Amino acid sequence: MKKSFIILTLAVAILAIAACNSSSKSPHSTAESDTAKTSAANITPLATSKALVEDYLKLKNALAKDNSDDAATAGRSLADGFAKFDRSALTVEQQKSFTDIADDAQEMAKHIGESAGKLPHQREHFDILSKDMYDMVKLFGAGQPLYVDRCPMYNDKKSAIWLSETKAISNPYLGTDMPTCGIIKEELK
Ligand SMILES: [Cu+2]
Repeated sequence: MKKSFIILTLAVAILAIAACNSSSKSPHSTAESDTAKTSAANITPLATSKALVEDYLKLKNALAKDNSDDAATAGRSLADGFAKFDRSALTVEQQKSFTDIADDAQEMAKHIGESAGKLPHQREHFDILSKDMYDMVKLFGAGQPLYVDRCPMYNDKKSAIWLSETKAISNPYLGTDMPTCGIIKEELK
């Protein structure tokens, strides 16, 4: 009699613990999955744009130092970032504008990534890429203030723009030959 009473008591206690656990766990796990959902939805176009701008600036700084290998690495990362951009969070209008920018930018970044050792070729693509990046920043923002700089000499004086995080000119087209050639054309805040 005593033994079965103990077993019964134990069984009740275990059930109670299990019930307690499940009741305390379920709202917790719901809260967790809610948080996960919220943070997934929180990868805003601005956050992705910001990450792309960071890769672009690495590329720009590598070109300014005539470092073709680092430029290629940043180019590959940038191409990858454009490929993975979650377009589902965009409005129909944003999707249209962004697709035009991204298809081109991804192609430019890919070529830069494949052209290690060919600085002039990387710079040709960087010229076009910079215009795409400018358009993207206008569309989504950059998460940081940027300068739009212009090199009047590049491409037989046809000139070219680039985006920079610093007020000081550091020319990615002419590199170490003429590092301070250029002017600030616009500030993006
Ligand atoms: Cu190419």
